[in-house]
Amino acid sequence: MWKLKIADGGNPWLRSVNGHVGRQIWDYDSNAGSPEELVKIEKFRAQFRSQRLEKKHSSDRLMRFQFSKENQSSLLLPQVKVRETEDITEDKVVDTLRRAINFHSTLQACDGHWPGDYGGPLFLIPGLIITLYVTGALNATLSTEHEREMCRYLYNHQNRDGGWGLHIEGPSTMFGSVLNYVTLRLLGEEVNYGDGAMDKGQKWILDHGGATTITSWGKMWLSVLGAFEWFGNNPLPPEIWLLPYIFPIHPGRMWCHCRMVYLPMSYLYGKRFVGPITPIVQSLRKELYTISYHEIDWNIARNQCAKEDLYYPHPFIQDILWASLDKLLEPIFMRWPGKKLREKALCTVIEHIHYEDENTRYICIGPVNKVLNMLCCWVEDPNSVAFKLHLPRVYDYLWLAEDGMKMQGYNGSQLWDTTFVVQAIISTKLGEEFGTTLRKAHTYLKKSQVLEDCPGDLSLWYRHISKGGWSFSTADQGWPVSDCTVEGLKAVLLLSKLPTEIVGEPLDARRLYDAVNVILSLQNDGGGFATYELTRSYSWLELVNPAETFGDIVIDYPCVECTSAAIQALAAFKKLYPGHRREEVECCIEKAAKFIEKIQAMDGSWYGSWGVCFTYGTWFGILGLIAAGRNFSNCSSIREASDFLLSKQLPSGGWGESYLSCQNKVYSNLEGNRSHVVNTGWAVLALIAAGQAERDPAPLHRAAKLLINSQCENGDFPREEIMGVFNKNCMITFATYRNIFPIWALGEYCNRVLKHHE
Ligand code: LAN
Repeated sequence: MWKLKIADGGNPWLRSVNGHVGRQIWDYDSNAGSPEELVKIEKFRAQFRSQRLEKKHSSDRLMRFQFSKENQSSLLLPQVKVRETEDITEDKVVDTLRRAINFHSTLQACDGHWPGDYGGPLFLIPGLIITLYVTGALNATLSTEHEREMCRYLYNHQNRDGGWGLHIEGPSTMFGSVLNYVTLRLLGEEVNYGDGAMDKGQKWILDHGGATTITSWGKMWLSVLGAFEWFGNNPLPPEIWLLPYIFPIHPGRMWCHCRMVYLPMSYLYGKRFVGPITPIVQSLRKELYTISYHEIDWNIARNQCAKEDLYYPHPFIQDILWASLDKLLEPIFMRWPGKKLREKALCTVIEHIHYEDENTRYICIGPVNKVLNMLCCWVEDPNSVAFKLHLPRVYDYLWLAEDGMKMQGYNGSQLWDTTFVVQAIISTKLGEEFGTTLRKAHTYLKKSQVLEDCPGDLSLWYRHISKGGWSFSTADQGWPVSDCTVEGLKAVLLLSKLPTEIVGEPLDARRLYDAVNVILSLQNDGGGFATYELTRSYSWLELVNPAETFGDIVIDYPCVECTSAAIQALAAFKKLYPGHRREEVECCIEKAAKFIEKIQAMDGSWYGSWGVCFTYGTWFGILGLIAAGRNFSNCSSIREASDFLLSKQLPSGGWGESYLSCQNKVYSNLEGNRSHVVNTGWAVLALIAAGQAERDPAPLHRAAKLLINSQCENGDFPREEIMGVFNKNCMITFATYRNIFPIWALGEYCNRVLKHHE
């Protein structure tokens, strides 16, 4: 049976700064599991399978099943229901909250964090499998059990039309379809779950123009595999790393994710690396194209892209750029003496790759550069220590749920979820009752702060300071994020106000100051906060964004979430430590609030970049302004935002926003105007903060009723649509949101709406 292991470090090639706290690994033990347990797990899988086309989002039943056995829940309160005509009483809300927190506490891991599925994108497993395949490390790294679960996952997420989307809820794309089809082929398609699924997949690909129309990232992966030609790719010259930093296009100025993905890609491109041409690869050359492989015009293929994949079509200037690089510069770099420069550039690039690997303990900033860096290390030297150090970190990205095994969008969302759970529980004022849970979470937060900057001259490596920050996942991953630092700080400040006997020692003030230092250092001139670093270049650079499926990837854009969160944390910090860098803190808050007002949309909403979407952004917008000292009567932005949210409330009392909001930038309800507990939670939190209770609590009562009535018998909340997003177009799961936000919203409701009106 599969088991989730926490903080496990049992491999001599693994390194850690904090004893692997936060590490979550699925391990298969053929002896574990009673027959009844195994039957139960098969039942979960079958249930997912039978509804897979309607409910594409897993609900982490395998992990939850394991934890239900390991962490017994003590409290058994009966389920609460509030009838349509009935008023909500405080008792009912408190019972709902007790049930919810009690249940949620059973999902906490021994090291204090909340593990969960961070899947969603469907283009990650292929990169891993292609890498393992071409390096010959597939069988040594993944057991047949791993492979079986991955095949299960891919079959489960095949669309009805035979193709695969960019993410689990998306319509079929060439990128998703070709890469996942290829992956299944490389995995030997041992277990055929779908009847004729492979045929249907191939048919989708051929019907839509064949693999020449795959997106640029897909072209790169197929070229590495040997099922596409490198000259059918637009150039990714590594020489860009040799440019002086003054150039706006210098990679050091790009968004770190973009920089870190194109870094290894440029290495592979510069080397024109191709894996062994095996019989499967030869066969794929036949299977994927509408004409014979040797007749393909690669020069035309360079710029082709299926219409299903085009989210960000190349502007004309990009085509000119690629053509000139391809026709004028590449020939120079391929021959002496230009070749010397290429060699130098490749050396620089691989140095940066090693720096990234070392400083993330071979986890890397994300799933895409993780596998690309691993491949580059192998290309540099197949026997290298670096490659060996990479391999055990593959498991950090794999997650198992009832839909199969996926590669996650990060090595987890450990820190992020923990900060929210802490804030949610404390909002209910039941914190002392759940002291053990909070204490464990507190330990996690304390152990996960990043304590050192990266080594060497940071500017040479284009790195911002790290000391005092928090990453999104673990300290070993080590890339601090602005709003993770901020949420981390908010959570530890709240915990410091609770009795030490209950929640443990507070974080040392010096470490709080370090966190504040990171936050202050991340404010842009315009007042806004971006994700990991300062915004280092201009938004017109998006013109050269070559990734057809993603929007806004080239620079690190300031966003409402990060900016609002920074205000909230600094305001909370100022109350407790009024003397520390007072002027800077106040000035930062005011500038940030102005930025938030400036980016509000005409209809009063804010666009959320990392969650769906206007409910998320508007929640942040309102909370940021309130924390900066504005309120409903003196700030028109807050009034407009409240009106906006109220206008979107559904007859059921909830809110339900579709991922289409993110893509189209227009508020879109979920299909059938269904409500969603997470959107409802965000909207309720925003409205309560804006003082809705004093004006007209009726909308809040209706929403609270819906949340209470949505709770499941065991205290859980229902599995609904996917709620995370990145780069406008790709969805990602936040598995614990469905528990966190109903708790948080009902907590605030109980204390600020019900009690207020007694
Ligand atoms: C994340 C996950 C966390 C997220 C929040 C902290 C929630 C957000 O408030 C700021 C942005 C951030 C850090 C974020 C950025 C984009 C990420 C890293 C991701 C959504 C997880 C996966 C995604 C990454 C870019 C996926 C790899 C794909 C590429 C296009 C490079």
